[in-house]
Amino acid sequence: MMRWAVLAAALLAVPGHSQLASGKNPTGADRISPNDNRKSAGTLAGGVLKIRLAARAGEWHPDGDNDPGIHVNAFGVDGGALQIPGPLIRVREGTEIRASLRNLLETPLVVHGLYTRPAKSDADASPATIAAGGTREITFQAGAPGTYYYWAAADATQAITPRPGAVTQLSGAFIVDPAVDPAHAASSSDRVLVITGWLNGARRGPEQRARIAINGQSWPNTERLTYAVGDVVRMRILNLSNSVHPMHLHGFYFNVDSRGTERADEVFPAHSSPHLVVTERTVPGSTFSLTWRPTRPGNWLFHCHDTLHVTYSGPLEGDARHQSMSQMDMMAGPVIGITVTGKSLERAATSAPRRRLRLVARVDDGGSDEEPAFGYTLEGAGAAASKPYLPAPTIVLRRGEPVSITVVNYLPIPTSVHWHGIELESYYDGVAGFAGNGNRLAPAITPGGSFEARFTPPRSGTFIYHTHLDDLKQQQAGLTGALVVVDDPAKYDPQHDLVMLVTTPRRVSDDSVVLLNGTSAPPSRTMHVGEHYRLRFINVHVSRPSMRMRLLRGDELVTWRSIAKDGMDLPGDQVSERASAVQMGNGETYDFDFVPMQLGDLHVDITAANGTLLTSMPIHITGATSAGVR
Ligand SMILES: [Cu+2]
Repeated sequence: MMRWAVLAAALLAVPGHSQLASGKNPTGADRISPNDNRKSAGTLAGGVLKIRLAARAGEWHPDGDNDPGIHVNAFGVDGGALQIPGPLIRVREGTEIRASLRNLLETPLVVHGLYTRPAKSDADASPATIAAGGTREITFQAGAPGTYYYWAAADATQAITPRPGAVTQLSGAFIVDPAVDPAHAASSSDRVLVITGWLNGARRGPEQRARIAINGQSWPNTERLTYAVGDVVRMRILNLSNSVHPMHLHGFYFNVDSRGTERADEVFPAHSSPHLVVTERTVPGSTFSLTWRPTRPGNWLFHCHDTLHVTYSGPLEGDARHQSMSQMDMMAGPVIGITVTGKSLERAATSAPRRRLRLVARVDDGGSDEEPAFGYTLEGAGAAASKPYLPAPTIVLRRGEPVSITVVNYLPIPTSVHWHGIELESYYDGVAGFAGNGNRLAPAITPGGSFEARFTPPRSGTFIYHTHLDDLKQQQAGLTGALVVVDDPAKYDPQHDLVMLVTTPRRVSDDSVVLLNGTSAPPSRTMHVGEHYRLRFINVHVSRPSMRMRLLRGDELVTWRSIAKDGMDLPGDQVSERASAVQMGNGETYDFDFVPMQLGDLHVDITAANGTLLTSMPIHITGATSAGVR
């Protein structure tokens, strides 16, 4: 709760115009329905969609019907129930939309997004102002296929972020499907997921509350999606909230098919090289669409990897909900559960001998009850461990070699380990009480207990392991580490292969810095002119979804070659020399190849989105070694 108090204010701070619902509020407020975005609102005839929208105040129940609500403004079909997100407008290319908008609020409403796509100028995208009590008719052609949205604010100066509390939910999806749709993307399997957020007026302290929802519901009330092995899963993600959400899928890569904004959508051509990731960072007002094909059954999470955003921020006023120590209850917010049924399409693991490791979660020195210090030690890999247990040991695995990692819990509380980015059986995925199949669900690892995770990493790359139980507390305490898969561990050379693991200080009072490989003052590294260095950047901070990592000579960027994202090698046409800077969401990994060409001093700076320096690693470039170029 303490981190919410400090960080939510910084990340999400908006003027407090809203209130928690309470018995003091007018009773009988319209209950707002969650909108699953499966069906377009309005009536379609003769190539024209007619839709009548109205905006008015209501009571939103992101925690479910039995929990208290929040008084916000919302859109609904005029005469029908209010919805969060607002009614879906989904048409085929070539459709004309005739919208009637009625403003039943006591203040004017400025409505954005009801115009032909793409909008090439401000004039093309100009909003419509509707006086309190007024109605406006807007007619426009849908335009180019893509993922778009409409939204409203109280005045014309307001951007989609930050909008104050009461108007944050005045947002809806506008989808234009291709006129010809050979992939049947417009079928019901193409799901539209709108993320909205709300923060109460409290700036700090225990009164602060946040709710971040997908299609109007916060985990565990979000819709559970079900697919069969072999299905093609299609989703469109619209971030219409006030904050950045790095959306992470467990167990599988997904392909990013498009990236867009309110005004335009870049749909990647069908036969272009893939954009395969396990985490896609999405900023407020941006959209992306994705496809993936589950090839293994089980329960999988798709969630925001900003740990703060998926941590329950406390009950709404009057809430009697008891928060248990179960993982299902400890997460909240933008999290979707996906159940995949059927038999695995993947070949059974090889019969190669299974390598055995023990990963031990331990109490470290220097913690408190409120802010514990935890860490991992690794046995079976020849690494001696001593306090402090920071950074967590880098686990180096061989591609294609079956591994058994027994996680031993020496903590006073239950824990669980998620192997982030690894394609594995659901049961070993580390989400206690959720991962698994049917009735066989992965247990939390109780104090003194252990759990054997088995998998065979199918590809070389940069991955993460971290606790997935009581995430905010345990990750901050130190339970996050790098997982590196290589073709040949014997050739793994930490002198030339640098893990750059970015994590959270154990104390919130140290939040002006981040830890790079376990310290806010990373020691200097030496590199040799002409040799190749692989930099493996990992952002597994509990918040800070917009950090920038830069390799600098003085104030100047140098160049590096981007080679992998989230453990997946980039296709040849996406590998490129580029300026040595990358912005990273939590749960993302980026690999770069760097060859220093001249002597001197470089440094890796990690800065916050606003440019504040969070930590810096000096790098000293010396002449070539006698061994020469590796
Ligand atoms: Cu993760």
